[in-house]
Amino acid sequence: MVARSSEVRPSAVRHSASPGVGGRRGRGAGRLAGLGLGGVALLVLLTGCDVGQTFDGFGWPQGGISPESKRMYDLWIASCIAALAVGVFVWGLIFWCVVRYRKRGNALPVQTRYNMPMEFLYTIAPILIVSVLFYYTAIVQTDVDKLSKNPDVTVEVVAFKWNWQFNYRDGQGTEAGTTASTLGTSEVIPVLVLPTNRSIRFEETSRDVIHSFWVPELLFKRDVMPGKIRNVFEVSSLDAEGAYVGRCAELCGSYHAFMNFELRVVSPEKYDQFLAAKQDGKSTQDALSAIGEEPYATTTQPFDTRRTQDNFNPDDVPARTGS
Ligand SMILES: [Cu+2]
Repeated sequence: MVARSSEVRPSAVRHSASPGVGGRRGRGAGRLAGLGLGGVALLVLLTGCDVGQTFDGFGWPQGGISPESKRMYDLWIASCIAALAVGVFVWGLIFWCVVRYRKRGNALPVQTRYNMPMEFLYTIAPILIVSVLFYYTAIVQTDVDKLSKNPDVTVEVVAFKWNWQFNYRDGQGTEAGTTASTLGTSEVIPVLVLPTNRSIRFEETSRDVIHSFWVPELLFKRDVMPGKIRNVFEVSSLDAEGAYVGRCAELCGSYHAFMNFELRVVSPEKYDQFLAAKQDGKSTQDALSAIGEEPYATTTQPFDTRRTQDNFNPDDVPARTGS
């Protein structure tokens, strides 16, 4: 006959009251596991290695170029380490129980129902873990979504089927004026030139359907909505000069995959010269050449759209002139 689980057999009580060979062996295994974990932790700390980089970012893209992207990356790495710590603890308990309480006869082990400290622990611990994760997520999210009153640069991102226009603005909101503009065409990838070490505000609007502005190195994308909704976000700085491909990340129609652009991050001095050249009436390509930059996008190239001349390209716009 099978005993009810609430019954406590005398043999089980005796077993737990006087630890025998199995108990000593269990303690030995626990010590070994602890030593192993401690060794790994020491190795990581003493070698000073970047935990995220060592484990390939735990699946999160690396190489962010804005402080916001680094904060999101750090949150992910910290969350993964916390999850791993909990996982290792739980796996350890499972394996310990499997070994320590493996079947040795028909006697049931000590039953621990209504063990208040244990029930309290596994009710409170998950709530605490979720609260801490929520707290740090809210902090980072608020930080990433934060808008300043007077950003150094404001650029209006205009998406349309199927390309981009970037307007450099003299203020914020729809009332502000455009001081210079870059328009992408089927032949020329639009290059968005922005400076390092300055805060940048992106104001998005779409001429037709929902698109999404995405530069992978910002580790960030935001939908570009048509109509009155003007999505706005900021980066407090761009920290690395270079060319970065940008994409539309919202399936917006037949030529969605062709909506590439390039973000070109240059020094603030070069940026000022570029803007002045644009305001003098130069094309984006001429203005880029004037500051010693590659005139055309280097990270992506125009796709063969297979569109006919009279469908999309008016006769008066010569190929590869840019704007
Ligand atoms: Cu799109």
